[in-house]
Amino acid sequence: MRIAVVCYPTFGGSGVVATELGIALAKKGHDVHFITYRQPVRLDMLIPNIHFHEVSVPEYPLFQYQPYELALSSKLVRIIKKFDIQVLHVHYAIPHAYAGYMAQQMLAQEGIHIPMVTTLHGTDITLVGNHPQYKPAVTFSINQSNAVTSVSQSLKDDTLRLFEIPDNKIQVVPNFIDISKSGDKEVECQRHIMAKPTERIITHISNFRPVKRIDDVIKIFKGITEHIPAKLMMVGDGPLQSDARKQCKELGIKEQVIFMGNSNEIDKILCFSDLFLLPSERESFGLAALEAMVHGVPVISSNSGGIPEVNKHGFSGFLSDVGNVSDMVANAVKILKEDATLSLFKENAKAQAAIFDITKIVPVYEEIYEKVLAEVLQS
Ligand code: GMT
Repeated sequence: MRIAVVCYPTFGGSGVVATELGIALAKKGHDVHFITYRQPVRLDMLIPNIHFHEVSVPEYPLFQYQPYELALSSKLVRIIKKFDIQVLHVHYAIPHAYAGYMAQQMLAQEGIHIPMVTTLHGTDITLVGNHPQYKPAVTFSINQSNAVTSVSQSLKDDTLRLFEIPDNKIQVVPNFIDISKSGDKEVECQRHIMAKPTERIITHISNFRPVKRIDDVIKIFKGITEHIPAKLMMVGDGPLQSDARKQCKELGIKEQVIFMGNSNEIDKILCFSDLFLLPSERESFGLAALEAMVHGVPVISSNSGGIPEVNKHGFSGFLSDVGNVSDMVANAVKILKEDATLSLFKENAKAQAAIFDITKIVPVYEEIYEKVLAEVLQS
């Protein structure tokens, strides 16, 4: 099949899911064309059947805001025609589903009918999409999609609660992970560089936005260090990074916290991690937690949104109410205190991650593509 993929190319989870799915499809022999404003961070261009087309938005002094949707929909039209694309898959509704719909309409004028699959990821529904300034356009473009998927049951429920969308329109297709990559012999586990043998290594990975409750991450870590010697790896970048650094200084834990910035070597970091923290206000799925679990890293998380679908309380980690830092500290200490308990949770985390193995999910997307393609060809 020839598939066009639209996504955000940044370190966010939706871009990672889109990229990993595209790569998996390409490895299965599909021709996959990524169309976005920059090469997605995890996209390996050396894989056969992978193509990347950059959307550039010409600047003009009249524009206060550059019309990205216009450039994207025009680019989609060109690429879909040039490569005879059969299915368009857009990740993150805003503005991708809207631009995709416009491309579909332009192509229909020329007798080209291409189905569009929209995958909802989280903040496109719960935070941004729900804003009154966007809501009518988001509702419209979701409803116009030939198929809509959401990355968790919780996100589907949120979408149905917040938008006028029929119940049967959304199929839950959970995010996934390639379990064959965990325990990769090529990944060097350089634990000794990061911490002393007596210290536990705790990790947080995110885009450092308010929804991630970065201050709670630091408070939980501080609480843990009152019981157990530990180091905290803060991976990623975003608006709250400098506040986080300040907080560490104020709490007197500056030396124990390492800010690593955005990284393409998550597997190397997770390989020496003992615990992952994800105390988010809201999380449609929590891909970062799943990535940790596949490397055998148990998770201390909040119980919001789709996280309980991923992290199992008392098995792969523990869940607490949003903001309940003391409970999260107590649970973290429970896991970290004894080597035997930690080993058990590490094994459990791996076992839980295996439920989301990529080999189970990619065929579900292929089925969806085939279905929408058949429907469009019949109409
Ligand atoms: O806001 C973010 O965390 C980024 C966002 C994205 O689009 O990259 O993440 C969302 O999609 C991920 C992949 O499906 C999910 O794992 C995250 O839980 C979700 N974030 C939120 O719902 C806050």
